[in-house]
Amino acid sequence: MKKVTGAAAAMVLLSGAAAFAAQPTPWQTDFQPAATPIMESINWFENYTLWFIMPITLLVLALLAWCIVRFRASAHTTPSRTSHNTLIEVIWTVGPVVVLLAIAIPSFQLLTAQYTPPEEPALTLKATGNQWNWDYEYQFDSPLAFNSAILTDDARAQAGKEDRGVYPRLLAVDNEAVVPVNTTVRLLVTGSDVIHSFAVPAFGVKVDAVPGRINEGWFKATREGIYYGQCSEICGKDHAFMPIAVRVVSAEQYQTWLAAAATDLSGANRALMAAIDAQNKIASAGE
Ligand SMILES: [Cu+2]
Repeated sequence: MKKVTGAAAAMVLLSGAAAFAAQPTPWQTDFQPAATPIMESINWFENYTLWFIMPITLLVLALLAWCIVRFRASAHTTPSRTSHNTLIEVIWTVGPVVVLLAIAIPSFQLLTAQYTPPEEPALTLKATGNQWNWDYEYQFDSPLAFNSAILTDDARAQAGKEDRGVYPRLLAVDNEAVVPVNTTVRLLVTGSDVIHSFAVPAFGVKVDAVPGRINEGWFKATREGIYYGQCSEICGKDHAFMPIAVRVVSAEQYQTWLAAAATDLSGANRALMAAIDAQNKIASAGE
């Protein structure tokens, strides 16, 4: 009986962890799980290009091996003096052109989609990179703005973020950007001092933060959870210590948070964390 309870508890823990899966894991070789349609397209495109890369690599390897063995000096004492072969020259010109077209067309389509929101975004979030933290601004008539910096180990207890599975060291922040699920968010990115880059792998988003210039992107997160990224443009001494954390929540949770955050950000964050904890408990009890 005890074993069964233990196993059930482990299942709950695992499923609880799975809800927050979008962060790096030890020995990870693949992308983080996709949380937006764009990242799903990037995953598809990666697998698609592998279908070209693998056969080409194997073909070149086989040709090299064959030439090395078949035409070695001891076995092939009188080399051919052939200098042209029209057929083979046409093949090795047309073949790569066809391969490049087959890669370029979906690649350009994906690139276009990454900069073209499918609908008018319901929310505009501006991220400003600073040495070495981020400012977020929710652009409404009366904008909500706050700073988001790395969560230090001694601030964990105070912030109620002691679970290192959910709030990993070097990725967790004091104030996450909060966005509603299934909502197209326009992302404006700039820098205040040097060039930074706003990157969230699970969203398939990476936008350079250039001082004096505003770059635009978008994302539509389709799964609730907390998603981590990092500054991806080397920007000085603490480049590695300016993580990005985006919390994707239900529309109601977002509205409640937004209303409270205008006057009391840390109170709003705490209330949101409590609401999410309660929701996860109900979800894991129901499994
Ligand atoms: Cu940076």
